[in-house]
Amino acid sequence: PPEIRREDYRPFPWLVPETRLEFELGLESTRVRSKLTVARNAKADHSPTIRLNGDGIEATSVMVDGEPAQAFTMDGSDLILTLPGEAHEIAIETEIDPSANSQLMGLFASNGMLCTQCESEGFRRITFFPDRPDVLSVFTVRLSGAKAQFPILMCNGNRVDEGEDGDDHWAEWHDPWPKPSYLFALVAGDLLARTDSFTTMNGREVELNVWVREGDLDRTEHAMESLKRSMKWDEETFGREYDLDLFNIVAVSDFNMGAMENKGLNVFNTKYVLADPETATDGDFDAVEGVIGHEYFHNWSGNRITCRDWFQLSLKEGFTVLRDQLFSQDMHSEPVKRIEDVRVLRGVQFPEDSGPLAHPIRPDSYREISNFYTSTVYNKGAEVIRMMRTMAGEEAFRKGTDTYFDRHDGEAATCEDFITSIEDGAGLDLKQFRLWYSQAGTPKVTADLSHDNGEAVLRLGQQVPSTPGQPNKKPMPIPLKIALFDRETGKNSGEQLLILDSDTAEHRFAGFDKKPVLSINRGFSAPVTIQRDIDRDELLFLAAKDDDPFARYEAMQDLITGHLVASASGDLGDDERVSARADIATALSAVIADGSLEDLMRGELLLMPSQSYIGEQLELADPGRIHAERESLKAAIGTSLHDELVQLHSRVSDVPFSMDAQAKGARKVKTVALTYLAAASPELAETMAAAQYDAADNMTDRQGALMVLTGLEGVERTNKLLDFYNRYEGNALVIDKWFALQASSLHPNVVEHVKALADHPDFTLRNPNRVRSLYMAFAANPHGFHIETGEGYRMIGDLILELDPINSQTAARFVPPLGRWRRIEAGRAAMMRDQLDRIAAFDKLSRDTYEQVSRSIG
Ligand code: DPP
Ligand code: ZN
Repeated sequence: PPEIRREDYRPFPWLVPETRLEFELGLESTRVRSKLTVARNAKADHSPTIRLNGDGIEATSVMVDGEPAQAFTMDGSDLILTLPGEAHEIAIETEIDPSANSQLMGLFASNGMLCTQCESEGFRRITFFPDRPDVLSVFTVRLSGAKAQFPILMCNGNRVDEGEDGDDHWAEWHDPWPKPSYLFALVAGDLLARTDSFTTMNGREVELNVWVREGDLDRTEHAMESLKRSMKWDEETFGREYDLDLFNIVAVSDFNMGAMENKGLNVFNTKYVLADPETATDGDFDAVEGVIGHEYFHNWSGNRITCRDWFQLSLKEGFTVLRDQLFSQDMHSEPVKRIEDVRVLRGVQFPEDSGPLAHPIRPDSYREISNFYTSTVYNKGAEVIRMMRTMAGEEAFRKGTDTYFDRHDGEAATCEDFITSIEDGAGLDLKQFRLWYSQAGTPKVTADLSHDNGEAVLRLGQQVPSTPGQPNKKPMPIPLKIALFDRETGKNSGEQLLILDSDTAEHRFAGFDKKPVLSINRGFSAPVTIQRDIDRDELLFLAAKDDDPFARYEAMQDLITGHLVASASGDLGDDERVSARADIATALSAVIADGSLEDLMRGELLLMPSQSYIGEQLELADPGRIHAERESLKAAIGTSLHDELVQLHSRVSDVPFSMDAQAKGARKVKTVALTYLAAASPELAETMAAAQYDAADNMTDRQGALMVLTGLEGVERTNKLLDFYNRYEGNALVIDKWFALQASSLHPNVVEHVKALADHPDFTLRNPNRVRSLYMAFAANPHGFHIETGEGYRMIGDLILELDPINSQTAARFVPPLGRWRRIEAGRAAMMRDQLDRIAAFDKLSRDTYEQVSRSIG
């Protein structure tokens, strides 16, 4: 497959002011008639031909200006027409089989309904079209089909007409806003809606619907409330108002992504719509709200202003992730949300940035764009824009985004357009800052504080590591929030923002008669790793006293990570181990006892850093060893804090269920306490977890208890797994949890369990949620995936080969875990590499998997 390069971008030679589509819908056969009006694009180089992209479709008729087209040729799957004049009308017919579409791109069938997914290049699987985001067209669509099978017919925009025709019926939809083909959507099926309304800031009455299958309606309240909150928040925070009379959300159970922001007709994975306390955890509730917000916010950052080309994906995704993060921060606890977001960044994006698939947030080339819907484009993209906000301040940043929305409304824009708008509107100079868009790799910042003659002296350094294709890097502006603490008083002298924009820098702070304690990258002001010269006493001080909640969390994490990195590298004596563990236990004990902390925050402070985060700190990680050290530390903590943990569990068990922060916090620490006890006293933990399971009146407690039990060997494991299955049989999202809990468990036989689950009658490779619930959970379980026999790697290798022909987008997502081989000890690395070689040798790989595997072998 060819490499597509950003620098090769050329505007499309034709405009498509109007598109008319007619669908005769059927699950096995859908006929599509398109009519495009096209006119020469005066802003592009003239071309006598027009390229209409296609993928796996055939034209049964091609007409130009009402006559059968004389001159058309195929170039691969694209259709090329010669157009002599200034303006023409093109009419094309295709016929497709949605039921055969297992890739879930284009038009596909799911549970008897029909729906679409067109981003990035799915529209070309429906009809021939200039399927690129810079071709904007006004769509009018007529849908027709059997009334009984498809009682509901929906498309983008507003319904303008409808009628009946015997057993069939039809509806015509018109979207007044010009849009690229990737935002096209249609849905046809037997659906029910929760309906509500929202009045916008200028008094526009908007009808809101959340469409689901019968039986799911009573789990849509949270989605609807989240939607209304999103609409209000975007008006208040970014001045953005909704622009149609109707907003529809449809939940489908077979979906590659989380959700899709199609204009006026968002299509969602059921996972991000359905929630009630009995079946969804607190985390699920938050995720529903976050994704509903995310897709809604795209109406401005994505739809009103879209991307010129797919290299600009972060223009809409990075910005929209930042917007959804700020929304969730405002709805709940700001520091806890910040910690959660940083955990995702470190858990997924940092490994990506230090591995063979590293790429800048604005990539320079790709073979398959689906592979670039990455944590780098999304999460690092959000961090980069957040840094602009930090440097500008909230008010000036808002002026920058206002400038962006005013200036580029209705356009297909670039990241450069965004940066320039922020520069002009917010009054920032972002010349050097643009490097964040072009350089991959997580910068390493060193921070060394000393004391000299009444002054604190902070020496900073930065280094951006080399990444594939980018051996040499330039220093970037890194905004670092810092504070200096007096050990005795526990006070700091005020937070400051330093911008480190050179390789090294020195800052002097007067008025210190002894060396203060450095708190740095407060609030995680920059997406970098910090190597600070700090001793354990200072970390203990910050873990107990830092007034920035993120920095306090960070001190706690550093304390534990530092110890585990040293012990997993083997350079730790017995005495050191004992004293480090004692310090960690002391710090955790203080967190348990701290009456000023909310339980939600307490839960964060008590969490162990993940195994993958610890592995990231090592040049070569030995996953077996890290796992053993981490479990052994958990056991040591569970032993030395036994009474405190039991008391903590008992205190929070008395908090009655509600969705407020206090009750959510109680549920969070409840399960965290159990995880430590499980490592130290498995029998006691088994009894406590079984009791928590039985007493549970919500999924958070029930899932937490079952999570702990799946890692233990006792009889309650079997009992409760069986109970859980019987209780929720037929509820796909909860059965996904049942698979995922077993696949991510600490149980010694996890590999055998996963193998057996793959043969379970409820398992299928055709449903992406189910595939991810078993195999993504397993690939993210270091103890199973990295089992020393190499069996875990082989299972993922087998899965990729089997899934690739069915759903290549989902299959390719399993390559990155194997691609980490360069950072893993030699024995396992060779086995991981073997799997990549075995996949690469297969001659019928999809473009998705081919690209990921070849880059990973490198
Ligand atoms: N639906 C995906 C998202 O919102 C892709 N646009 O991120
Ligand atoms: Zn998005």
